Amino acid sequence: MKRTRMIPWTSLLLILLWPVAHALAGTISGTVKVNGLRSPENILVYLDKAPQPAIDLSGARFAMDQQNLTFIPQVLPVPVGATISFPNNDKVAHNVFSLSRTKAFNLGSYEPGKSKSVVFDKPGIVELRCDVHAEMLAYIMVMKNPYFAVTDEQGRFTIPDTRYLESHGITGIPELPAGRYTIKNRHAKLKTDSQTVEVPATGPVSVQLNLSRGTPGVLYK
Ligand SMILES: [Cu+2]
Repeated sequence: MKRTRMIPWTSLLLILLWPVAHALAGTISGTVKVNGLRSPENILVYLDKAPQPAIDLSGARFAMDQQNLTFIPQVLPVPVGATISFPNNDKVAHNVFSLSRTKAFNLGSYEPGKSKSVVFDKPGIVELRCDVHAEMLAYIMVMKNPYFAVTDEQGRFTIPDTRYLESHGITGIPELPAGRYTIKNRHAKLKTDSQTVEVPATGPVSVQLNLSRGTPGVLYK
């Protein structure tokens, strides 16, 4: 009697738990701890070599806003091929430009309420400046694959960051296949570190990156 009742319950448990474990497979979550930096936020964390699934950019929306003499966000990662708009939501005119090899451009001076856009067709870093306000600085990270994230104010991240991608109109990014990956970081004031992460066939994996101040390396070799 007892035995016949045990079997269905075990099966039910397996049926209930299997999708949970499966849904978390192929996701790397982690925390970044920094030495010598006020906050562990806005650090790009990414997989150097990873699958490059086709990304549907038809609904993608990315913007680098200008408000109160500041670029928002400070770090904007986008998949290669993405278009970014540069709306001026400030009270004064700005002149956004880049001298970076990844994408050099100069949008010229434009008034509040106006916007311009640029297509980012080559992977790499783009340093943004404003011709009028020397203190304005932000970074666009043009990424080879969708397996990247920017840390939150507590240094946390998840790869792939489906919430981030979906909030910018990109859906259908597959989980990471099981395997060994190299996770790297990029921040203007931190040394680039790399760590090997083994993504198992099932279940999530978590890592901790301990970073310190220094000169960063290149995004891609
Ligand atoms: Cu400006």
